Amino acid sequence: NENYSPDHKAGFVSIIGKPNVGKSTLMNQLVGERLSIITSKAQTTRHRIMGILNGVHNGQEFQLIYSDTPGIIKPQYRLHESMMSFVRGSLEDADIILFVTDIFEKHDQNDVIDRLQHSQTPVLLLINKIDLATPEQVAEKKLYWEQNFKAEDIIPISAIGAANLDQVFDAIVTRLPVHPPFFPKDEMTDKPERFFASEIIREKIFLNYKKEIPYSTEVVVTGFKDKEDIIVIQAEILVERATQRAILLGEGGNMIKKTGIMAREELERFFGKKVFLEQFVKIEPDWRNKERSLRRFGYDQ
Ligand code: GDP
Ligand code: K
Ligand code: MG
Repeated sequence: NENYSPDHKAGFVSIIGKPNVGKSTLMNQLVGERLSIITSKAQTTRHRIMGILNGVHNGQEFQLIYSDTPGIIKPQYRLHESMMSFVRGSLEDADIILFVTDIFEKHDQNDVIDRLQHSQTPVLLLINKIDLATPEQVAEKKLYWEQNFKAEDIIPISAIGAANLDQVFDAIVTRLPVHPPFFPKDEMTDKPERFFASEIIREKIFLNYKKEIPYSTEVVVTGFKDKEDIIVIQAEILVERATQRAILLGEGGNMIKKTGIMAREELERFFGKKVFLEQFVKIEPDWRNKERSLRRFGYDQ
C-alpha cells in the first residue's frame, strides 16, 4: 500500500490459552483499545479478534497484529468446534505465540501444550494475575513452568495492572520478521463496527444473566445507521427456548431494559457518539448446533 521503509517489521501474534486466564484483558492492554469484551465467565470470547498496533521501535517502523481467541475447551456444540477452529487458524498464522496461563492454572498434558511444544513458532509463556499472588508464589509457579514447558521466555505479568507488559512487548518486537504492513496504518482491527456493537451487547448479557442464559444467547446487529449526530442500532437477541426469552425480558421487560441501558452507555463510549439502541428478543431453537444459524452469525470457518 503506502510508503514504508525496507526494514519495516510486521507479524501476527496469537494470544491463546484456557478460558478466563486473561487473554482478552491482555490484548486490550497491548493494543490500548477495548476491542475484546471481558467478563469473569468462560467462553465470553467466541471469535478470533484482531487488534492492530502500529509504531516505531528503535527507529524501526512496525505493525503488530494481535489475535485474541476463544479459550481452549473440549467442544460440546458445533459452536465450540467453530470456536476451536478460530484458535487453530490463529496458531497457523502466528509468527509469535503468547501462551497465557494464570497463577492458579495447573499444568496438564493436553493437545494444545503438545502442539505448542512441537511448533516451530516461538512461544512466550505468560503467567498472568500476579497481582493476586505473593512474590514467592510467583517464583514457584515460574520454576514449575521452566521445568515443564519449553518456551523462548517465561514472563509473569498482570494484564489488569499492566505489570511487565513492556517486557512482553520487547520480547515480541525483537522477534518480529521484516515484512511490509499487512493492513493499512489507520486500521485498528479486522472486524466491522457492527461486530463490536453486537459484542458490547453480548458482554452486558454475560454480566446481567446467570446460568445457561449467556451461553444460549447470540446477538446479531441487523441495523447500523451512522447519522450525523447519532448512531441508530437494531439488534436481534437470539435465545434457544421460550423460557429463556422470558428470563431475558424479565418482569415487565425490566431486565432487558437494564441490559439495553448498560449496552447503550458502553456503545456511546466505544463509538464516541450518541447511540439509539433497539433490541428484539427472538427464539432460534438449537442455534448452537445448527450450521445455517452459525453461518449467519459469522461462525463459518
Ligand atoms: P479470557 O477468557 O482469557 O479472555 O479472560 P478475560 O480477559 O475475559 O478475563 C477473565 C477474568 O480475569 C476477568 O474477570 C478479568 O477481569 C480477570 N483478569 C484478567 N487479567 C487479570 C489480572 O491480571 N489480574 C486479575 N486480578 N484479574 C485479571
Ligand atoms: K472470560
Ligand atoms: Mg476472552
